[in-house]
This record gives sequence, structure tokens and C-alpha cells, in this order.
Amino acid sequence: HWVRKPRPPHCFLATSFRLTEKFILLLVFSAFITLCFGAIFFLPDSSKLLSGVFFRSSAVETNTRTGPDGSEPGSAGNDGVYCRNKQNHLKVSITMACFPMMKHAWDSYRRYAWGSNELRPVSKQGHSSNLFGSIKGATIVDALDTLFIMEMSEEFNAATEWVEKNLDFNVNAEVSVFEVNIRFVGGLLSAYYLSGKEVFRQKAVELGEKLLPAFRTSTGIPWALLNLKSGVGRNWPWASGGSSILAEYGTLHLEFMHLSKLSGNQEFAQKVMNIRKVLNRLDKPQGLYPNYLNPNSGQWGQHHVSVGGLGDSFYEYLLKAWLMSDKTDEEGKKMYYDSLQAIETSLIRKSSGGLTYIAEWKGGLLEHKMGHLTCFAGGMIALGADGAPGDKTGHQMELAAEIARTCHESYARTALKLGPEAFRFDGGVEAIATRQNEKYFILRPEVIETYMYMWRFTHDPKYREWGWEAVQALERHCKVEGGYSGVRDVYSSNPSLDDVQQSFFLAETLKYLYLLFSEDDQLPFDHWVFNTEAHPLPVIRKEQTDRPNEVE
Ligand code: DMJ
Repeated sequence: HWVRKPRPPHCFLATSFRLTEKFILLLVFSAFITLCFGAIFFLPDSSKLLSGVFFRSSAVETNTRTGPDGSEPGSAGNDGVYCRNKQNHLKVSITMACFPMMKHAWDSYRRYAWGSNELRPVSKQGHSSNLFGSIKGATIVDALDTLFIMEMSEEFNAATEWVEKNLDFNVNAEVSVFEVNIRFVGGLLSAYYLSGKEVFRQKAVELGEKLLPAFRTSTGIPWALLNLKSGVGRNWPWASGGSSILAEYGTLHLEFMHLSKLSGNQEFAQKVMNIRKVLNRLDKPQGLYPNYLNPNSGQWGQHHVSVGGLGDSFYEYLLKAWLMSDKTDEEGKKMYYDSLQAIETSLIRKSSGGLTYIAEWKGGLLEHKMGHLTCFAGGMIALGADGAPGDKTGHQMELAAEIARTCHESYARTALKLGPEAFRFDGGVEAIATRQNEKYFILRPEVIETYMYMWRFTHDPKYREWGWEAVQALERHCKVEGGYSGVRDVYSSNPSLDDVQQSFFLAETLKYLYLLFSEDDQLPFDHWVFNTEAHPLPVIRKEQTDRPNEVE
């Protein structure tokens, strides 16, 4: 169901028309509008179209035919060209934005760090964090599907060849189960589903099998860290009383369901379904899920709740498990909507300046801080709004739009127009980082991810406008000759660079930007669900569940 789109058409700029031509154009245009209204109000399937109209934010003009600054289509601004394509749709020329960004990020990695996990774009050398132990090639595996989707076939083939010849999981090293799962297993699964190349399926299943010993605990809640050779696991030493982390053990479900489907081995699915069982037996303070859970005692650690770091993708995977199961996973659905209700009651607040934010909860006290990571929640809530129980669909879309606005403000209120790692709503500030160690930006995707979902569901042009602002800021402040780097202080007009091109910049940030400016049938949401690293996985159709080895 992946729809291969032709490269975006060339833009044609201001054209002058003679009076008669203008008149004929006007006639055609009015006929078109009349037809559309007829279709909306009189055709039997009008409810779908109308829902698209109702979901739009009332505060903002929804004209999709003007440029982001209100300019007419066909005008060229300083920072890019907004133009009509042959179908008369407004479109930012992707070839002028996201595609060259990917090319620069990829070419730089290939030139200076090929085979390393990540690139140091300033010092022009490889970089490896201890999250992947001695597994290599994180950027290659994370970028595979982005290369494929952007039709960078030479680059995709080179990456495939590297995977065939060099990707090796027989290492005597400790890895993060979560990071390896979302980036490597997720990246390989997507590459398999998109390209059909058997090597990706084999490697995904091989790595999945190596992760299984992590589940050898009294409860079956997996360890955070695992030695891939010995199968010995442990937890992060800093995590409350030897606890496992909600966002880590809760972010395996999508990949493991696909591993069972592709291997015929039901153990993967059983392991992640058991995590749900353990969670459902526990009492939840005010219906909330604490971030820490001891895998041996099966008891919560510190009562710290967050929709950002340590909690985030657990909630995301409940919703997406339901969507990916062709809406058959009722347990996932219930857990998602119940937890969202608890989050709304206990964590979501509005600032005096009218910004909605998701605070963190520590032992019953609210910390009025929101992380950049938390900004993914706008997209998640929009994605789930359609299935919301009761008549909460409209309410959840509004909530999603408010979170998107707050996150945009966190960017807009900086010198660089890039968002800080965390921003606060106390001590007289709103959506601003106050602590030095929260002012950095490491090329994270969450805000752009939310713009992309909001664009797909509302077609409100402000989301493309905001995405375009992010493109400009990335180009101005993060791009260097050797790739893209994070910055240490988004409030400084002359910030220092952190010299890391994160693999998720290629997997997520650039992919979501590309999708933000693509047509809706590019990876449509009714066929694909994105894992938390933006790797698309196909919906497992109801009728296929008894035929686990078939690829859609
Ligand atoms: C990514 O690895 C994933 O999106 C994860 O869920 C959270 N952090 C990074 C990006 O910021």
C-alpha cells in the first residue's frame, strides 16, 4: 500500500494572463467550487468530507491556496518558493527543502562516518553512544526507509549492501533494549515491508531473538540493558530502586507483533502481551502509570508520571497497537483512552497566557514543565481523536491543536526559532526554558511530527508554515559543511554546536518534514502506523491474523 509518488513538479512562478483567459479560468474555478459543494452536501459519503471541515481550527484561516505569509500561490519568498503544481495545489517544493537536507545529512555521514553509529558533523568523524553497545551502523539502519521513501535508490542500495555485508549482532556488549528495538528492529522491519528484501526480515528476526533474554525476570517485565552475547540483563543504575522504565518496556509492542507475524514464532507476541497483563493487575495512582516499575517485585517505584521522557512512547504504543491490529486490540484501545483521560485530569493545564501544556507529576505534586519529547503528544492525540469514546473526537482534536500551538510557541520564543529540550510555565515565564541544562536542541523530531499529523487531519496551512520555519532554522543554525549538528543554547544568537548528527534526524525529523509537504496518500495512515522512531509498519489486517507469514 505504499504509494510511490512522482517527484514534485517544478514550480512555475508569476504568469501574466490576458483578460479573456482570466475570465475562462474564473468560470472553470466557479464550476469546480459548485461541484465540490454539491459533493459535500448531497453525496452519501459526505460525512467524511465534513469531518475534515469541522476538525479545522476555527482560529485560523484554512485557505490552502495561499502561501504561508498569505501570499498568492506562485509567489517566491526569500526563503523558498511556494507554488502551484499542475493540479493547482499549493505545495512547498520538496526538492528545494527536505530532499536536499536528507542528501546532505546522508552524504556527510557516508563521507566521514560510514559504518559508525552516528556522525560528528563538525569534527567530521564517526560517533558512537553506548546505547548500541558495539553494534554498528545505527544511522544506516535508521535511514533506510527515509532513503526508500525519498526514492534515493543509489543511496538505498549502498545502505542495503552495508547491511548484507556488515550488520552484525554477534557482539559481546551491553545494549539498550529499547533503543535497539525502535531503531534497529523497527528500521529493518520497515525496510523489509517497503522493499520486500529478505535480508531485512532475516536481520530483524535475528536481532529480535537476541533481545528475548531481556524478559527473563520474575514478572516478565524486561530489563533495560542486555548483554547480547551472555543474555544477562540489568536496569539503569539511576532508575528508582532497580526499576524498569515505562517508556522502554512499553515501547516494544508494535515491533514484537510484527516479529511474530514474520517469523511464525509467537513468543515475541506473548512477551509483549504479558507486559499488559502485569500492568493491568496493578493499582494506578489516579489512573496514571508511574514511570518506574520493579521487574522482580512487580511494584511501582517512585511515583513519577510523565508524557515526556520515561513515559512518552508507552502511551503512543497503546494507541498504535490498536490501530495496527486493524482496530481489533480492544485492550490496547481501552488502556490508551483511559490513560489519556487520567492525563487530562491530572497533568494537562492551561497557562495564564492561554497555552495548554502537559505537566509532569512527582508524588502528587505538579512540576509545570513540558519536554520537547512531550510535544509528540499533539500528533498522538490527533491520531486517536477519531476513535475517542463518547463524543470526544472534536475535543481531542482541539486539545491536539492546542498542544501543537504551545510547542510552536516554545520554538517561536527562542533566538534561533528552534525549541529547547524542556520549557516551563512557572516563575513568570511561559513556554521558555529557564535552566541552562534545558536550553539545548538536538535535532529532535517531536514538534515536526505533531505538525505532520495536524496537517494530515486538518489541512490547516499553519502547520506547513510552522514546518517551513523549522526548515529555515535548521538550515541557518544546524547545517554545517559536514552535516547537521545540535546546538547547545537556542536562546543564544551565536550558540555552540554539540557536534552530533543524531540518527533520528534522518529517521524521523527529515521523514516527518518530507511527509508534511507530501500528499496524504504518501504512506496513508489507514495502512501504515509509524513506530516511535518514525519507521512505518503496515496494519495487520483482521483476515491475515491466522496467516502469520504473509506480507501485505
Ligand atoms: C527517538 O529516538 C524516538 O522518537 C523516541 O521515542 C524518543 N526520542 C528520540 C527522538 O527525540
